[in-house]
Amino acid sequence: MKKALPTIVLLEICCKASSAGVTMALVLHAGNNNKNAFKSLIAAVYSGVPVELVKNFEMGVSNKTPEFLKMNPLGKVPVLETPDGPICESNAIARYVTRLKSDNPLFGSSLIEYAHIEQWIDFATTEIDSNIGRWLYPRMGFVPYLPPAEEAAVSALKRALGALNTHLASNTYLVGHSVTLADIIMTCNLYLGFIRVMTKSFTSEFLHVERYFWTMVNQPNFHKIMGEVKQTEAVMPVQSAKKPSQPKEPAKPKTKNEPKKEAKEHAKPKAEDADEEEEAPKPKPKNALDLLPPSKMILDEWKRLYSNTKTNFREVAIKGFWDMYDPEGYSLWFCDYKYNDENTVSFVTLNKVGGFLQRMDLARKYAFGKMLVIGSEPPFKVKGLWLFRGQEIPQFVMEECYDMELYEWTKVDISDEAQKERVSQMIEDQEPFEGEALLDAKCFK
Ligand SMILES: N[C@@H](CCC(=O)N[C@@H](CS)C(=O)NCC(=O)O)C(=O)O
Repeated sequence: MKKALPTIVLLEICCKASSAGVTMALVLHAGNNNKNAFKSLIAAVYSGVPVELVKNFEMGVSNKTPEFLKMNPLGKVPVLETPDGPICESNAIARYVTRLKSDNPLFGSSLIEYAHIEQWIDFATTEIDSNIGRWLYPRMGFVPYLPPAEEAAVSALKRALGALNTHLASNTYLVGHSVTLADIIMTCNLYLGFIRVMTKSFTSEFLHVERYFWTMVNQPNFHKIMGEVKQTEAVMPVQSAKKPSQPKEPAKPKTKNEPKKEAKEHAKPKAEDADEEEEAPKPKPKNALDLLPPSKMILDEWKRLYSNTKTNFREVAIKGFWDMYDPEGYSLWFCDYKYNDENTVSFVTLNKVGGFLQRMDLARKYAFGKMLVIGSEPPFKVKGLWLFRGQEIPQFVMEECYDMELYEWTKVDISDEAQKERVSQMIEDQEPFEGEALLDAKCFK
């Protein structure tokens, strides 16, 4: 019987008493992929302070309830619940968590080190985070996209990265000789830039910043929270619906010290950066899969049946699937994650799978998938089932979705009843699955 599975986003920090004497985990309200929440989660791991992400957080829903608005009237995350009341603002939360450990080396070992840590926290916030936001958020459609405003943001960001790069040319860490809270906040603020807009061609001008960022995200305590970090290959395209046309005149005159030409290079992404809207519309090339002989299986009909079946799943949806399935027009594939022993943190594993499904968006017309996160304790196993149009995994999926190579792919032999039954069980989220509980089951449809 198909059932909704809880999304467990529990941070697996040791819940024993920390040096600060905190025995109950502090609850952090945020989604499990929020770079602002990462700040205090990473600080917590370094400090041995138990912090737990609230369960089943849903952005736009959980943070708009009356109970949440009592904690933060702005309705923004993250918010940390403490025995003495809530705290909002991610830097303040990270400072609080850090202070829970007395003489915490994350705050340095002298007054001047502490001052420099605060200096770099402010720099990370006002010079790095705000300029990445001014570049990225209009592209994400959160605010209107205006090319001159983007140009100014990129220019200011490059100025800040230049200063940071100079500092890092002779310093491994921002302050002193080990990780401090400044490094945690700086890295979290750079994170969104690296994964969304700052391509390799952009960052290669700041070699020391690159070296610093990769060193930080690969520190075990960062990795535990952030998981695998991958630099974007293209500047995130402007979300078309909300992009107004480019004004003929700049909105305001440029200030004297903004380097114009350099900013422009990045403000106007190159062809591979896929800012389609600035080019004349081209006819869309047909996908090779559209040229296959027609199939009797209508993928959308199957997806509808899957979504609409609430009871008797086996008898209705699974039976319906096999009645509809066209082995000439479609193929079924099992996938098995190659690096299961790295899946030691539940929410990082769930994020990984969630990211994979997002990146599969390009195949929505041609695929259906189920991904199971298996086990009640780490390391979790990730296994999936995919239905693809055609007899092979589509080439464009192999080329454009880098997650594909992280899995072993095996074509299902439907003449083998055991394999067919496994397909049914995966579609159905059968639990136990192969003798184990399911942490989560995600569907791509
Ligand atoms: N300065 C705040 C920024 C918080 C913030 O903007 N949070 C976003 C998510 S990262 C949010 O909750 N947005 C929801 C909204 O604006 O309603 C911090 O560092 O905590």
